[in-house]
Amino acid sequence: MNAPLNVAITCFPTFGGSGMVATEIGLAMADRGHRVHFIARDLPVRLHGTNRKVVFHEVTESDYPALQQSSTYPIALASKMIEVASYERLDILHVHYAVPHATAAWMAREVLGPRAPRVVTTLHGTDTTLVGIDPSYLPITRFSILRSDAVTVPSAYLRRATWQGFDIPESVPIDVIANFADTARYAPVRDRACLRALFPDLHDAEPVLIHVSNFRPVKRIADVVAIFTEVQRRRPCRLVMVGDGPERSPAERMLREMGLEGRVAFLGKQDRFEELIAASDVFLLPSEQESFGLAALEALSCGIPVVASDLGGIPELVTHGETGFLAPLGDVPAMARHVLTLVEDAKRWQGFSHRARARVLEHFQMEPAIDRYEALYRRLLTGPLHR
Ligand code: GMT
Repeated sequence: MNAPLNVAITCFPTFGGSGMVATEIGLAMADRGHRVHFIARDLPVRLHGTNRKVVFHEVTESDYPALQQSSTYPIALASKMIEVASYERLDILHVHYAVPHATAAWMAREVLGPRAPRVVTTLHGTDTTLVGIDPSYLPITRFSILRSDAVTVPSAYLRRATWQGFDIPESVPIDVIANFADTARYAPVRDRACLRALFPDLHDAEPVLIHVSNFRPVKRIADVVAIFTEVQRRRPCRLVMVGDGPERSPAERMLREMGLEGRVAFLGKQDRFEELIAASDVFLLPSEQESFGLAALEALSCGIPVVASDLGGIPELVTHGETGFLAPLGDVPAMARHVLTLVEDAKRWQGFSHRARARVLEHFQMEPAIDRYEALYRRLLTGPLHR
């Protein structure tokens, strides 16, 4: 039998796909008997409950006045990584989102020398396509990616974007390990009671659209609102908005000005929203960048068809005309038409729903993905290093 590993995971604790995926991986590793240390600024969003195999290490920064204007977090994080690696004899340090986590891991490894754990960097999207290629961060992020013992990405699209964006030769191995859904939690259980709690006057035949995100500009929240208003003009419907971020207030204002606020529920950040997704009819994701689209995958897992932009890693999840519809970026009329196509024919919707769930069960289950991460960890500890 393989010996249990000592694994540390670093991620953002905030409401976002990278932290959620990181936490699910850590919890699944602990369920397999490995000891898992989370090293982060705060308790990650999905890390709750007690598990004797999981330890949380909070990163704290000095409040020394001279440091107030400097971001010392990567140094504090690297120091915490060194401390945990030394005392806990870590085998693996798995960091999620390159900026600044891969760089902190590299610094920790330099200090630890031969005692250092193997470093796995999982890139998630904007760390490559937006933040990482910002000239303020590019050279050190590229270097930190190249110095990782292994690099993984959730989609073939993001692997191409990483090779191109950082001018990394394609001979540098980057493993594609797709994100996954907890198919027991995200299941096709359609109970509209949770929607009626939001909209007491909801009619049975009224479609409900849903969007879940961090409400950043890349999510194109104005397009979510525009698709909804376009559909609403032809057929009364409702919109559920889960999450928070800079684009939320403008969207709420826009809907109030149109007198549609009673037809839309803004719920803010929610830890559990699977019953809302499962009870809705169409998931909207008109993003301008998306390396994967975890929330869309969770919708598909619930059997909810997705209408999304035809870009990034989304086509690797959503099959146009089978599990949802894809349209060019910003093509609100096409997206609204696709929503209507789905909600106007119950039998057709059932077909999409059935295929969506089947595709997730076939390609995006959690256990095979965890198998691949675990095999990668073991390969790094026994086989030759790439870098
Ligand atoms: O944009 C977000 O939703 C947050 C961001 C993150 O870092 O948490 O998400 C990225 O990682 C997710 C998990 O791998 C992916 O599902 C998202 O597609 C990706 N976001 C973008 O590429 C814009």
